[in-house]
Amino acid sequence: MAIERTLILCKPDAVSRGLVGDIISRLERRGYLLIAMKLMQLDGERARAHYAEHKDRPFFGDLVSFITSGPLVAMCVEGESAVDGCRQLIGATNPLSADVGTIRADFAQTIGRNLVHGSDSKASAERELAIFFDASEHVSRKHDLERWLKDS
Ligand code: IDP
Ligand code: MG
Repeated sequence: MAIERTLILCKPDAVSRGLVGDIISRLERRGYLLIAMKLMQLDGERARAHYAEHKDRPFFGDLVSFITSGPLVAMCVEGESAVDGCRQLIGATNPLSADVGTIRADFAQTIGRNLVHGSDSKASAERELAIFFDASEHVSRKHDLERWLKDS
């Protein structure tokens, strides 16, 4: 077993379209545990740090202005292989390539408004979680995790 933590963002389009509940619900139904969560508006500095790997891509400017354009919901999610599992639930970057049943295929139309972010590796998750949360903001779900492990 590999219990992992990952960063999930309901991006500003998800907040403004009222889809935060549906997105969280899909994560919870899978059994993932919320460890931290906040509604916030990202500043440019943190947005550029979060998306640093894309800094030379032509869409970087639009990406930073969009992610800072309104409130988002940031979450730390924990579970078995949570990094890959959440990416599976979220679906491919372009909603047109995402499998039906994933968040992006079911709720989104375009790559620039694809609703959700999920870290793409354990190393990215660690780096990105530190941008959004202090260690003290993570709560313990030890008992829920133990029960979940016992039942699975
Ligand atoms: P991911 O969110 O599936 O990990 P990344 O390749 O890391 O995808 O890209 C980060 C975000 O940048 C995407 O979620 C998407 O919103 C945006 N993006 C990626 N590629 C393009 C593009 O070609 N045009 C416009 N926006 C893009
Ligand atoms: Mg990515």
